[in-house]
Amino acid sequence: MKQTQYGDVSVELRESIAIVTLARSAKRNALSDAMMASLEQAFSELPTSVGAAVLCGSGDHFCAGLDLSELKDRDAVEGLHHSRSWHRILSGLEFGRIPIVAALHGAVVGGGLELATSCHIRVADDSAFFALPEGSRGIFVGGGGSVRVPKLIGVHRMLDMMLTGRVYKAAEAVPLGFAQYHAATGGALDMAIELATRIATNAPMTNYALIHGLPRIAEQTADHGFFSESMLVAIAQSAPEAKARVRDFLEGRAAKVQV
Ligand code: 1HE
Repeated sequence: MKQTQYGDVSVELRESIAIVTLARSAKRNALSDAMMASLEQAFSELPTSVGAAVLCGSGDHFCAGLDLSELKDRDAVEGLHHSRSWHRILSGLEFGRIPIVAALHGAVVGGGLELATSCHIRVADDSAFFALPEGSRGIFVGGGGSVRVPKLIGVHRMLDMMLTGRVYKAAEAVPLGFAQYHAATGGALDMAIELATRIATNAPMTNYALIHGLPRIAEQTADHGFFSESMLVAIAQSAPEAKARVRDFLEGRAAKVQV
């Protein structure tokens, strides 16, 4: 186990996975500019031996969103560049080298929800709640939320959240699409670690093809999507590791699909 600190972001390496923690609980893990830079650096410096990551928050909440204390000094042009920096950093997570599992508890709000939706798998424990208070703070989402959130829950649910301040609770997270998994209170991190450990056993090229290919193919026409799919399957199956894994199955050494 190796622990590295990047400002208010800590990284623990546990064999094939990394646990990245937002470590600013006194401010409910509100994302300052420095913290966003730390997050970007932490992920970019993960060693290639890491095959999947968990992203979680310290204290009682996952993340309270943008650090509102830094908002007051920005003019329009600075606001534009600030939003674009979030896009760069969160797209770097979504389209990075490895899958990321977000362990969600407490507040997953504003930019915290934008951060969670840039991860690939979300586990919400019973304490988690989801909100977009930007509507009532006189602002707008700026970290990619208008693109990523509707893909999970639909445009009209997001509209409702921003217009009325509606808060969704953990029990609704999986049925509505905020998360793929639900855990008991305090159980999100363990479940996320288990999932990330499982994901890290996949062939790296398959994981890469999935996180880069699937979201892009979903936005292509069927004809373009079929072609992209063929390119990805051809590359993935040509890797020596893929051939070895298929051989392992055919010779009875690999795990079967379990019900
Ligand atoms: C903060 C922030 C923050 C807490 N920026 N300082 N996000 C929001 O509008 C959410 C704002 N936060 C909250 O609604 C609540 O803080 C929570 C529901 C998350 C947690 O409540 P609670 O009672 O546990 O904590 P608290 O007492 O409200 O906050 C503890 C401290 O954290 C307090 O500071 P203190 O110095 O008085 O102790 C809070 O001021 C501080 N804090 N949240 C700065 N967000 C790229 S665009 C993205 C757009 C957005 O994300 S807008 C922000 C949306």
